[in-house]
Amino acid sequence: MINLSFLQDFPKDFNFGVATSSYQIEGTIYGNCGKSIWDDFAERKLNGIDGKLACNHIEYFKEDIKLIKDAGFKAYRFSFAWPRLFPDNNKDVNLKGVDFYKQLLEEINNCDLEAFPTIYHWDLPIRFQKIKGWEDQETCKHFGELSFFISKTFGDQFEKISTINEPWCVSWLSHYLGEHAPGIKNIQSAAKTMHNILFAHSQSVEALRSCNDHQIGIVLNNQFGQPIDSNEENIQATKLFDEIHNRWFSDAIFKGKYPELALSILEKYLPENYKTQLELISSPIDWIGLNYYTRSLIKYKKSDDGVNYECNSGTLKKTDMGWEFYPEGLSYFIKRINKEYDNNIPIYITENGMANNDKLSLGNSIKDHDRIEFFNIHLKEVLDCVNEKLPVKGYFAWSLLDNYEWAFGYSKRFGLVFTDFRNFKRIPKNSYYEFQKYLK
Ligand code: GCO
Repeated sequence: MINLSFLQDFPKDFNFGVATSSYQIEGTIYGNCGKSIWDDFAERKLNGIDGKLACNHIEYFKEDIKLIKDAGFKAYRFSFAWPRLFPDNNKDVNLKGVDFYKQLLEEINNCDLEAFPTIYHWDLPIRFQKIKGWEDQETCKHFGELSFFISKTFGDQFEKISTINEPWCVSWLSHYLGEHAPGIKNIQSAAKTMHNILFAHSQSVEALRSCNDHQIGIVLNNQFGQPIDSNEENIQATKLFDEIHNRWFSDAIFKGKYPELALSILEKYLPENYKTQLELISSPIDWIGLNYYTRSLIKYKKSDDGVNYECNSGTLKKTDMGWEFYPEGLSYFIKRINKEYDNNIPIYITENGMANNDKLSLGNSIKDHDRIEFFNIHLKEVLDCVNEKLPVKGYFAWSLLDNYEWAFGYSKRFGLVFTDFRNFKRIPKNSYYEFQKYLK
């Protein structure tokens, strides 16, 4: 029987938690939240399937925090919604928004959980898209101001904070592949945002440091790339994939430079002073978050813009997203951060989990056996790293609840807890009980 009994072999101070994000769970119709680029994108591209209601976490947050606590988790990673704090402009704060996050943090702390807030998890206020959103460094400056506000207003309620969730998704996925808001598809926008989102991070770090002595991190999503075969052109293509997806961000943060191949394609679109800005971007952080889901098989494919590769999926067991189970990639990236970038920095696995086609069965039980297997094989990789004395300090399952899975709407279920979207009922799945059995 596949189970999670080995959770007990982790060190006592290892931090197990769950993660969520604002737009995916809160519900924007509650509490005077303003509009974000996701509302606009959902209207234009997703037949209006948006985060208006989501999981109605705004009204159910106490129940949600209790679920986290009752499973035996010790930490909760969530994000602040910028349009909830500043719905209309950059000056007038929404007191209902402030009040909500104060109460949320209070509840987290009262339950003896550690709060891991993220400042930005993709819900950019729509007003910024009029000045081209992350393509304009004005947005980055405002992000610095938001960070200062958050630190000043809520700073005594947490110790660790991360600036940005998955800069690759904010830039490449949203401005080159066009799969996420704002749904742009061009190399110039992509290159600009690849740099600007890191510049935004630097503005945030500077603001946070000026305000408090928090431990500051950033959350990167790394995806394992493997050449589809041993042909030299596929090996080169994989190198480019790895640079665009992964190394662009870690090289900038830890080394203050961009990797060669990717730079040879993108440099012409970057601002003239990008090298000076890289100095700011690489100012030291205190921990790094790693989100990990899967691998891709990479094949050479000619493209006019120089992005000469395509991603394919292999024949391993797959999740409901069509993503292969490939746990080896998780330990690979833990080791890579430690060996190639910074051998002291504490590493937190800030997301890992799978979508499964969960169905409510009689008696309200949800037998998500595949999810237990997914956690089993990935957590074993993490435990091996811990045993090798690598500084991995925590692991957050994605996600607490089935929620708004971006371009897939409500059709993909990542939760440890099932959400009945008709009435917001929460029903723990077997994977939830499996964690509970060994964490409690
Ligand atoms: C992520 C995202 C989550 C997604 C998850 C599954 O940071 O990629 O934080 O919002 O829901 O990754 O796609």
